[in-house]
Amino acid sequence: MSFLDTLAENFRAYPDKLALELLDSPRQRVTYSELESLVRRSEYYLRTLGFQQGDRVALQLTKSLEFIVLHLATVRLGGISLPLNPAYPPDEIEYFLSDSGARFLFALELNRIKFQSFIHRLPSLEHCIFLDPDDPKNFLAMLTPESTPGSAITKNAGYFQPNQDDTAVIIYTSGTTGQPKGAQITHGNLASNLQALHSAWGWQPEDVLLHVLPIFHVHGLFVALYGVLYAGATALMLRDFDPKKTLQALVENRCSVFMAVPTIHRRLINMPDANNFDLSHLRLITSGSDRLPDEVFTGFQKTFGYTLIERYGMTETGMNTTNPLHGERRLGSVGKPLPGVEVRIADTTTGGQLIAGSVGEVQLRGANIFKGYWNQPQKSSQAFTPEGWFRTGDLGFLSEDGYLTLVGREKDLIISGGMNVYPPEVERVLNEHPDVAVSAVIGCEDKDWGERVTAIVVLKPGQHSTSEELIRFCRSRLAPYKTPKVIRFRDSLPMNAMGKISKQELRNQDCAPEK
Ligand code: MLC
Repeated sequence: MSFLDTLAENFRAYPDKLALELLDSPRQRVTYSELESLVRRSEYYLRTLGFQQGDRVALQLTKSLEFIVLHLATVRLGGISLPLNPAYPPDEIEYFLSDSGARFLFALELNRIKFQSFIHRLPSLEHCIFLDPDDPKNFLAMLTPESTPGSAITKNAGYFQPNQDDTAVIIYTSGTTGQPKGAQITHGNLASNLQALHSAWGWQPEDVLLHVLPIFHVHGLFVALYGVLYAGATALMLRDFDPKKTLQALVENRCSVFMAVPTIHRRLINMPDANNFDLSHLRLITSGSDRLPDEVFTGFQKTFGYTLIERYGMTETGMNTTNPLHGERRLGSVGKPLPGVEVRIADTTTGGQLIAGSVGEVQLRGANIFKGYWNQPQKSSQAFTPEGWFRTGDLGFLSEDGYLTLVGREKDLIISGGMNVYPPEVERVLNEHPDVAVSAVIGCEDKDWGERVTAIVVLKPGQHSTSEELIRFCRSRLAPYKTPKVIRFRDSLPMNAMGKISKQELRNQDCAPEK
């Protein structure tokens, strides 16, 4: 059964049940039947604009009902949804729209002027709809039964019946080459991963999840939001993460499920009055998207009496492994493979499979693994071994009893607050600055972010740019989370025996230990 089939069943099974509630202002809440009506009306609206199966629909919106409804409508019509971080600056957005050949764009009214500077350069982009989810007379309010008379007819028309291999969503991930790639996530990927997670985590229709993550990523969109809709459960959503509001919402609404990244868990346990919040009604609290530091694992146990369930996933694969709901949640390990996911450890030189306890590259196989990068056949095939194993670029080992532990990365990647930052992308921007001769970007250990994006810059002779100027320059071209938090200047960069910049040496020298 596809996710769309399960969703349709839940629309029928739980018409009066609360599906989604956005707790921020403007407060928006919908039952399953109201959600279905809104999705149908949006489908009708898209059809009236000439929507065709396979069309890419870009959504650069805040976390809102508009985003969710338009996303679901796109996927139910057989289109490809393209969720985009609202913090992306115009340069990045233009690349995503152009590379994906998006035909529709829904963006925030406040960004209209920014978009108008480049949309004329995008021949595939036929429909740009600007909207303001905070306006009570907004887009959804205008999608009344009267304005969408055909939506009743579409009820009988049903929804798209996908093949396993049909792409449902494209999520852009940056890459080690510095050029972002669109990971194609298929209907088969979604169905297999949802099924696996539902059995592993014991999802129930009675579950109430507090949702504080962004919904333009795998974690917030598929693991959390789709997780809820697949179970016929309820999601209470906060647009932005705030530790106090989060703890209050968890307690006041007696939530049963919470999912977050280590930076969020750390900020929760660091709240001065954290001990006053009784979270004993939560049955499932997971951590993912970044390595869970030991002190956050134990700190959470001490503060809230709950042992976090660390799991391991990626944009290209969805979720791969998890610590168990019932059984040992092992400190430092990301748990065992989910049903249907094969994990092996391969020698980084020979590619041969290694035995338990040996460190090598983590490789994966299963129906959860994506079908490739959009329009990038070469990069797609490089992502797999000849035997069809997906190369994660993560280094780890399996224990005798099947628990996976990650110990590092083969690829040049920084994870900051659960967001992936690829140094080549940041270096490319820095090197475009007229004063910069060369730069190297590294991740330095950071108590809050996990890793802090740090740039080491060599200026051209006679140039005097300051770190503030370079940060401002990066900020105008990169999303805020990719922008270096620290810039250090040097006369030259250390080289290794291969004639490449030695990032290890830079890390040793330029990442001052945290107090
Ligand atoms: C925000 N900033 C970040 C940042 N998030 N900088 C570095 N890394 C980040 N992750 C910037 C802000 O823009 C701001 O910049 C400054 O840092 C301080 O912001 P803040 O208010 O402290 O940040 P906040 O809004 O609280 O966000 C922190 C956060 C957020 C941890 C809540 O980053 C977040 O939601 N992270 C989760 C990401 C996620 O869902 N990843 C899943 C990827 S899927 P300035 O300059 O304006 O001051 C995946 C697969 C899997 O990886 O397995 O899950």
